[in-house]
Amino acid sequence: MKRSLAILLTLMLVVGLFAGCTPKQEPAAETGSAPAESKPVEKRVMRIGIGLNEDHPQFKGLEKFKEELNSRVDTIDVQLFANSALGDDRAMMEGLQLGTQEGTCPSTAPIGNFVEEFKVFDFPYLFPNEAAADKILDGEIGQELLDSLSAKGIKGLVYWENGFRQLTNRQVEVKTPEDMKGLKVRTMENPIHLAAFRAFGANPTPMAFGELFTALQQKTVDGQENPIATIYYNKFYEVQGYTTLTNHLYSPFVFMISQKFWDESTPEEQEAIMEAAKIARDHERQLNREANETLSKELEANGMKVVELTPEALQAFQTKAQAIYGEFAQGKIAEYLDRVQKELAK
Ligand code: TK8
Repeated sequence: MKRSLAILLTLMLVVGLFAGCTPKQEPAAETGSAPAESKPVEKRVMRIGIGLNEDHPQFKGLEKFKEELNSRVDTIDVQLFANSALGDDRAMMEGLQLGTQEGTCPSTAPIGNFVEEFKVFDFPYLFPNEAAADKILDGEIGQELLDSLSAKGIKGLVYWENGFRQLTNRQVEVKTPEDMKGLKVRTMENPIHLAAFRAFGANPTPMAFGELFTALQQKTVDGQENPIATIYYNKFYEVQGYTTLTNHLYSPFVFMISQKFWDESTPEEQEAIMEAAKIARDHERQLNREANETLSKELEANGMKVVELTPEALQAFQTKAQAIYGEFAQGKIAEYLDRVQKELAK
């Protein structure tokens, strides 16, 4: 008798527990308002624009950023714009300041127009290889420069890669600086680049990237300089006959968002943005390095002649580049240049 009572009590307890666990039925909505869990999350839009197209590793990096960010927070709606749809590099940086867009990833060349000392990265033949560039960019010097953008309303996140720049042109097989005499070459809007190309013997002219293909096609300019990945993915081989592997400048990209967007983000969102930006950086650099290494062959397959410099010719380019350092190594730029060179010498 005692035992069956105990069993009965246990049974009642178990049934009671289960009953307690059963979710209560939501009362039928009388007002027609949606239940709390399906209310759409308030998302802030992050519009990111670049000048290159969807095939370029830079765009793949942005897609990676979006994916990684979305997997961490669901409060940011990343929208990507390629092909200078939001403007050229300089206009997009101004867009971050004005609040007409939230993110971009320009080459360093136009950044010198906003923060002078950024010009340190635009001296030709400064970085000997990608590993050396990574070390400086991802280290203390790179971080200081990223931080310097805050005063201009821009949050510099991390450095991605554009890569070593090569010369292309329509009509001349350039093997030495002498072959560039009088060649009309488009450069980025940067006084050091312009001076370097004048020193090489060319006739350089600055132009926004978005206008470049048409300018080459219409022969407004004879040539341009960009890494192999860009020459290939932007199909410059359709309007250019020669690529010379000058490797005259390692060109970094800076992934940046508006300071306002950053400041309005929660600590959790900020952490997610930084993490996603770094994962995307590693992905972009890897894809870009593969592209820059393998696509020369594809340029040839598309009818371009790809010229490698002899050690003597390379030396001639480097000597001419060296001659312009003094003119631009002034004030803060000189200080940074000195630090970079000391760090590289280690
Ligand atoms: C694209 C540019 C481009 C750069 C240039 O927005 O302008 O030549 O190399 O890739 O950043």
